[in-house]
Amino acid sequence: STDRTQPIALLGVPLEAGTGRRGAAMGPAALRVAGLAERLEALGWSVSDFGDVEQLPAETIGALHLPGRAHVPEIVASWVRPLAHEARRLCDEGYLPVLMGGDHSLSMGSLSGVASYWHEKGRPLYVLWLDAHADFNTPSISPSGNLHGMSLALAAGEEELFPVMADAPRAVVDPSRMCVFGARSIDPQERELLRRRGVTVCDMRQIDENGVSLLMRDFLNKIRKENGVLHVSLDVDFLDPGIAPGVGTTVPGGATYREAHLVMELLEDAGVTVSLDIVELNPFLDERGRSAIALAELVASLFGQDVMDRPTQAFA
Ligand code: 4U7
Ligand code: MN
Ligand code: MN
Ligand code: MN
Repeated sequence: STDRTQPIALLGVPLEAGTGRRGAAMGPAALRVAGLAERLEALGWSVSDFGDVEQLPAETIGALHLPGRAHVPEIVASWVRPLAHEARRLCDEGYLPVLMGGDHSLSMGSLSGVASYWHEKGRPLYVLWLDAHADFNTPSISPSGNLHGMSLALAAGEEELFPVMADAPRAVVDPSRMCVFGARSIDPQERELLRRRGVTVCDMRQIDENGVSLLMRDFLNKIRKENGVLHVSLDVDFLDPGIAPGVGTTVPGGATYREAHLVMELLEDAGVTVSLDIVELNPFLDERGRSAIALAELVASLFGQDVMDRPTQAFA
């Protein structure tokens, strides 16, 4: 299914300004310690780790004026603008980009760069947002002002957020091609906006009632019918806090270990994934690396690890 001749590029984004809490900047380091690159190499992939993206100096950003509430958009911009360029460049060079966060505002950069590439190629880009939240707030409706709760809205073309990206490579993703999966905490005005824009939301109740498989198959079939490609954005809080406590925003009732792996396995079968974000890991809040390891295992499932070829000796 997935084409293993395409090289994978790892890129760290030690950004935590999009969240109210510190610690997510250590995420890329923890994912490296959890053996992300080694696991993918063991599956036959060629993996290049390009280190961490370089932050722009503050003076090249200046002051950004967004309406409503938005905390430190200048600092977020100093990471996501260069990230958009890097994500675009990695696509141009034939890599499958895997962005290691960092908080979820990094997707403003990754999705901008990736969407600009696929827009030029004329292939419809879909987004699978694995998250307890929808991250579809805008500065004028956000209850917190934290930009990690607004990144999917920017990708969908909410203009209030455009100053963050300025003239970085960017293309709007059609909201009808977005699927938020695993949601269980959405703000009232955010819900309204999701409805108006036509984003598909598979909340935890729908997952309980229908199971992962049915819901995912519908979405993946749509992608295949349109000859589309898929960007996957994996927020640690998609998982139940019992299996992944290393995250700032724990919400009870998340995906189980098997539900999350099944999502990854179905994605692997479909072979449509062209880029991936791994976000919101906060190693400062983790327990003995459990969450980092759980994430690395999930990413391995996405790239072809399955029960029948699982190594007998666990990594880490
Ligand atoms: B994450 C929130 F109000 N919706 O906007 C907000 F509940 O990347 C949370 O998914 C956003 O972890 C969570 O601040 C952002 C809040
Ligand atoms: Mn998120
Ligand atoms: Mn979340
Ligand atoms: Mn698995």
